[in-house]
Amino acid sequence: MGQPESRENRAAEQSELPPGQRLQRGWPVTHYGPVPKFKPDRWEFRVFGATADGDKHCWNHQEFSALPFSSVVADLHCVTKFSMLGAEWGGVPARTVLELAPPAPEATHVMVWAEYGFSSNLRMADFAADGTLFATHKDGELLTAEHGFPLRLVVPHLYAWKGPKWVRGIEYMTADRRGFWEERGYHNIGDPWSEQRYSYQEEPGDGPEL
Ligand SMILES: Nc1nc2c(c(=O)[nH]1)N[C@H]1C(S)=C(S)[C@@H](COP(=O)(O)O)O[C@H]1N2
Ligand SMILES: [Mo]
Repeated sequence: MGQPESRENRAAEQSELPPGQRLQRGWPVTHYGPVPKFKPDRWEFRVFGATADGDKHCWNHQEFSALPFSSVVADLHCVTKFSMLGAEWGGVPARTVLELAPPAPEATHVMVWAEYGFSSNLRMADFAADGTLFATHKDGELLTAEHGFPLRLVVPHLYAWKGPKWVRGIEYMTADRRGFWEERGYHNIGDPWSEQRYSYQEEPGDGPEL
């Protein structure tokens, strides 16, 4: 009673926070390095590595923007312990990319590449999961530059570092390799519900040798 009915309040009542996380009001900006400038005529989304036909696939910005659009409601959990709940993300499902530029049968992992060489590795099943989405929009509006415009990955069931901002492509891999934060002490898998925060918590089989 008397509490404003904000989206965050409703989200907080409806969702449960993963262990060790606290609710963040608003949407902070968290990343390593500078915010890249978007150059529409130079931008392309590349699919390379172990593709089914052995070729690279490229979409320019106009082509990528014309791919089927869908949305997903998902929470964002930062490993530094804040969570943002109930955002509606709009964009292109990772599944669509898998269908249009399929991996070879031997591909087991995906490296997601972003501007300035930032990367994050995912198991194929995490990449192909229902909610995984290349987002262009949040809550009906285009992403802002600092939140990843023109494209960021959202992997609802993993910590947010698994979702690079300023994505430029994916690499299908036939063996696992660590991405940027996974090489620097974060967990190779990153499930927030089992608090897979740091690489020292990894069990045999969770990731390649450090
Ligand atoms: N390119 C890039 N993407 C990134 C990161 C980064 O350092 N570089 N940090 C990740 C981390 S740790 C978090 S918590 C989220 C934060 O997203 P936000 O700034 O939109 O809240 O972006 C993720 N994506
Ligand atoms: Mo984070």
